[in-house]
Amino acid sequence: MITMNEIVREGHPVLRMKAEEVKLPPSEEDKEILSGLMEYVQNSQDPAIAGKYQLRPGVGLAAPQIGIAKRMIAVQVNDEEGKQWSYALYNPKVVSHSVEMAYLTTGEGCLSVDRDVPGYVHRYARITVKGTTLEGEEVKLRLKGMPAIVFQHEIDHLNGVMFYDHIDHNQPFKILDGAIAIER
Ligand code: K3U
Ligand code: NI
Repeated sequence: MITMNEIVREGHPVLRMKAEEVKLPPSEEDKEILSGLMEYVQNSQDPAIAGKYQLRPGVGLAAPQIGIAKRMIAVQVNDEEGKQWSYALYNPKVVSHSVEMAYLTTGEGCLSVDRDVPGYVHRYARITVKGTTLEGEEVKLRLKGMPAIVFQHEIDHLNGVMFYDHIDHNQPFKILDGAIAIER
């Protein structure tokens, strides 16, 4: 079981690497890695388990965050209508995106970052993501709102990008023209 001890923190070189594609069908080892990522996310959202193992709650986790430079992510997050988006994906890819941008009014956090980084992170408002599930099914997800933000944050981890790379250091709370505010 993954705990906060396995999660690497900023400064670790793996967080700045471009992760390798996973060869499909996945090996048993890769299946265990991806199920472990989803298990962490789900455990961290269960107050009893999170309390017992001191897990910091998260809505997503990417393999580089446990020191593995391979393209795997897990996301579990609700959208504004209360629908749950729960996906563990191999080789997730943003295949198209809106011109329109969006940002979380609370800013973003990261399980690999033990500090608050104030500022808005502008991301595409709508994206289409393709990937392969744990069960081997190829999926195409059309996302907006919080799920779109979380998938972009996690896919960034596969490309060595941290959320604060997107913050304008001179004007961290400057809003890009026309960007949509997302409350959570
Ligand atoms: O944002 C967090 C959260 C936790 C529980 C409920 C609601 C929100 C915690 S930080 C988080 O989940 C990161 C996880 C990371 F770093 F491992 F990828 C993902 C994330 C946070 C904020 C915006 C987008 C993605
Ligand atoms: Ni993160």
